[in-house]
Formats: sequence, structure tokens, C-alpha cells
Amino acid sequence: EASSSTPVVGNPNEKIIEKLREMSRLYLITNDKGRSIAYEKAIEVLKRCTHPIRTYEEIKALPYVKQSLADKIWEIIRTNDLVKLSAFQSRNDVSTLALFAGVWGAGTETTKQWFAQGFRTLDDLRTRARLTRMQQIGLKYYDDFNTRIPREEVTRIETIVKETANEVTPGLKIETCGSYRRLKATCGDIDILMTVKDSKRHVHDIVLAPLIDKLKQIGFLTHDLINHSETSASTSGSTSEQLTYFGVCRLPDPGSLHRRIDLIFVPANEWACSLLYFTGSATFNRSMRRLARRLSMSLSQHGLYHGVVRKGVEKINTGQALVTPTEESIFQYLNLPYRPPEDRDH
Ligand code: DCP
Ligand code: MG
Ligand code: MN
Repeated sequence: EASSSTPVVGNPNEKIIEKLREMSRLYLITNDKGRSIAYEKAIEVLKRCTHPIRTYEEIKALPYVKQSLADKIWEIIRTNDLVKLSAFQSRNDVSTLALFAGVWGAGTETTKQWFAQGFRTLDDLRTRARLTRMQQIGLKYYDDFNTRIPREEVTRIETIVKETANEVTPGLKIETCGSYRRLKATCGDIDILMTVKDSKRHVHDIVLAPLIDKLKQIGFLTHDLINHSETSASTSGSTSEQLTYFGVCRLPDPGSLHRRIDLIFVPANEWACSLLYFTGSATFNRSMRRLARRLSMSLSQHGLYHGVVRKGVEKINTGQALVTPTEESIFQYLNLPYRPPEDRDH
């Protein structure tokens, strides 16, 4: 997603953070995940810092900040500028890749290809590129999808989904996750997690599919992007599967924008681990997984396992699943004090 999250008002290092955030975003766009993550880590460290950083010694004292990054932070403090960033931003390919990255359904490989094929504008894509059905929708609603959603609108969207779900299958458990659950003022999309008690696999197919149908009937869902609730109905055998639906929705008011919505249906025993995962942030999830690894455990959206034996990155023994009825229980297994969603940006 091209948009960045809401800036923390009043952070004493906001100017530095802003520039680092832009660097991280551009590295992601040019497919340099490693550098992008290094910048994100530095941003999180700075966010936690309650005083303005003024000296080189203070920068060097920050955890996770390596030499080259420390030099860049020092440059921002001294000159209020970052030469590398300006150079980055003025690069023809980077600004075009950034523009193309805003097309939902286009990854870094695709945007790179489009650039190599000589496309430079959204109009070029519209008229000359070979687009998947998802990318066509991403392009059509380019401005809508890149406009962040006010919290109040997410609440109204959530209400419609909850009311409709309750008509179709009473007793569904539903929680809006992602940035909304982390109490952000605006959200990039809407992430809704659902489960039903004692769900067996076949129940998923008779719950999610009718809900999607009903939401289409009332004109709320306008387009499908990815619908794994349909495909999974035809594939048999696999157990404990999460069903995902990625689509587009819109409130009935005139002038309301098309919004990206994810509906995720999970088995009841995976609820807490899924809730934790889909609440994020992605950075927080990475550090939780890293911590689990250090404790010979493994954490995913499906569950928490202990007694995991690894050789390098490979798992020699996948361990045993722990019972995780709540998010709190996951924190407990990892010997961590509980952190509410709004404290999970890092
Ligand atoms: N997630 C993750 N790693 C990813 C993508 C997602 O761990 N690469 C998890 C954490 C996210 C959650 O899924 O918080 C939802 O994904 P979103 O992309 O919707 O991210 P957010 O809801 O956090 O932010 P936004 O407001 O941009 O939607
Ligand atoms: Mg989201
Ligand atoms: Mn999402």
C-alpha cells in the first residue's frame, strides 16, 4: 500500500521520522525489503524516544541503528535535509514505480515490468498494459483506494457487515482488526475477522459464501478481488483452513468512495492467533515471531507451537500446538506483559 500511517502529533523527532519513512517506502517500491525494514526499525526506535535527538552520541546510543543509518539521521539533524532521499525522489524510475505501486494487485515485479515496457503514466497502463482483472479494478479506483478511510466510516462499514452476518448466521464472532483495532484515526482498508464456535470445515463454506452473497445483494460489496471462499468449496481434504475474501465495498451515501475490504474466516481454535496477526502491526508481528523463535517456539496466524527444533531456518521438529484461548495467553507463553492493540505499532 502506498499510503503511510498517520503521523504521531507532537513526536519530538517527527522531522527525522518523516524522512526515514519516505526512504523506507521508496526502498520497498524498488524491491529492497531488507533496507526498507532497517528503516522501519529505526523509525520505531525513534517513536519510542521521548526527547528530541540532537547529538551524534545520542544517535549512536539507539538500538538497531547501524552506522550508515546513523550518518543519515545525523545529516537530517544538521541540514534538515537528506541528499540520498532527494536523489531517490527525483529518479524517474522511482517516482514512476511509486505511482504504479498504488495500483492494487500490482507487486514489485509487475511495476518493474510496466516500467521496462515503457509505461510512465496511469493512462499508459489504462490504454496499453495487459492488466489482470484485479489490476483493472485497482486502476479504476486508484484515487479511492489511495485515500485513507476515516475511523467513523470504518465503524459504519463494520456495522453493516455485523448486522448482515447476524441475519445470515446468528452467533458469528466478528472483530475488525488491522489499523482500526490499533485505534488509528484513519485506515488504509477494512480487515474483518470472523469465526463461529465449534466450526467444522464445511461450516465455513455455508457461512462466508452466503454472507458475501447477501452483502452483494444489498449493494454493499461492489467488486470481488480474491474470493477463496469459492475456490475452497471445490478443494477438499485440507483441515483448519482460513478462508479469505478480498473485495471492494461502498456505503450507500451519495459520493461515498469505494473501499478495500478483507473478510477473513478462521476456525475457532485459531481465533486468538489470527486476531493477534491481523491486528498487527506488521512490524509488531515480526518482533513477536522473532521472540517466539528465540524461545524454540513458532508463532503464526494459525497457532503457537512449542518445542520447535530448527536447523538454520529449517524446522526439524514442528513442535506441539499450545492452547491459545485469548491474546493474553499468547503474551503469557512468550513471557511478555500484555500489550493492548493501540500499543502494537512496534
Ligand atoms: N500483516 C502482516 N504482514 C504483512 C501484511 C499484513 O503481518 N505483510 C498483518 C498485520 C497487519 C494486518 O495483517 O496489521 C492487516 O494488514 P493491512 O495491510 O490491512 O495493514 P493495517 O490494517 O495494519 O494498515 P492499513 O491501515 O494500511 O490497512
Ligand atoms: Mg488494514
Ligand atoms: Mn488489509
